[in-house]
Amino acid sequence: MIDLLNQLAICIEKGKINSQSKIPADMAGKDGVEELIDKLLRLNIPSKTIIEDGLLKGMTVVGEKFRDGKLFIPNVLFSAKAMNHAMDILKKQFPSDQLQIKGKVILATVKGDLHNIGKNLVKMILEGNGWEVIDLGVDVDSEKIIQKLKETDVKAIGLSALLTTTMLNMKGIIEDLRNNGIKVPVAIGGAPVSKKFAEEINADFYSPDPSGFLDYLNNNLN
Ligand code: B12
Repeated sequence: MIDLLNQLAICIEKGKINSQSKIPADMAGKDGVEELIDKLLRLNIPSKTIIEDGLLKGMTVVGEKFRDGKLFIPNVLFSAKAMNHAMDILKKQFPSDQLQIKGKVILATVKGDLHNIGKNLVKMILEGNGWEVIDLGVDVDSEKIIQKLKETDVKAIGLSALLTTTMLNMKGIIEDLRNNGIKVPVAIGGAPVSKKFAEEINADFYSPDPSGFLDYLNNNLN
């Protein structure tokens, strides 16, 4: 099992989707994300283990190599594609349509920021645990959020940012919401943000991972 998880991490790093994928050339014909996840699920390995010990492990290596100039944007895009594909497969393990909906949550990556893998992971975990997610996508400003809040009843908003520049836009979004009299709680997340930063910008909650946010929703807003 550990070997399969390690192979999965390598497939994320290399952006290898399935055995037919031509990328990377040196892995032609070998198992990709699709085959490895299928094998892991047949062994009854929980999705959480597949995500944490396979997918995220691979993405961590991508992050380190990108930081050190050993991987470049095109490589990272292949990894991101493989990661999002893997999450699409695992999503089917969470039969959200059979659960009673606990409430709606808006998720968005803030203005100027195009990173969506973390947000998509949060979405998958929330949906799999009975929350309906309104995914506003990436590069989202306060206007778009306020418009959505006018149309539908939402229990919480989750904002994601991956850049030290764009995390500052979270502050503006929270200010705009409060200035418009909107009291819906705002949670923030993403690699560069912290509990301290959340306090500084008057966010209601910070979690380094989706499960912390899920606990917050289940315990406070259910
Ligand atoms: C993949 C990636 C990209 C891909 C994104 C593809 C996509 N579809 O998302 C591409 C190639 C497009 C990209 C582009 C850029 N990137 Co980039 N990227 C990354 C990389 C390698 C991985 C990010 C990732 O997906 N991690 C995996 C996910 C699962 O982790 P996560 O997002 O942190 O999410 C977890 C938690 O934080 C939490 N979470 C996330 N959101 C939320 C929200 C809530 C509410 C909650 C509760 C929790 C939560 O849950 C998740 C699971 O635990 C990081 C490196 C890194 N170490 O993070 C660099 C990184 C973020 N990128 C970086 C940079 C510089 C850029 C570019 C500016 C590069 C350039 N020169 O153009 C552009 C910016 C584009 C833009 N405007 O956004 C820097 C940022 C540096 C900084 N200090 O700001 C990093 C850190 C790389 C580095 N070390 O230099 N990037």
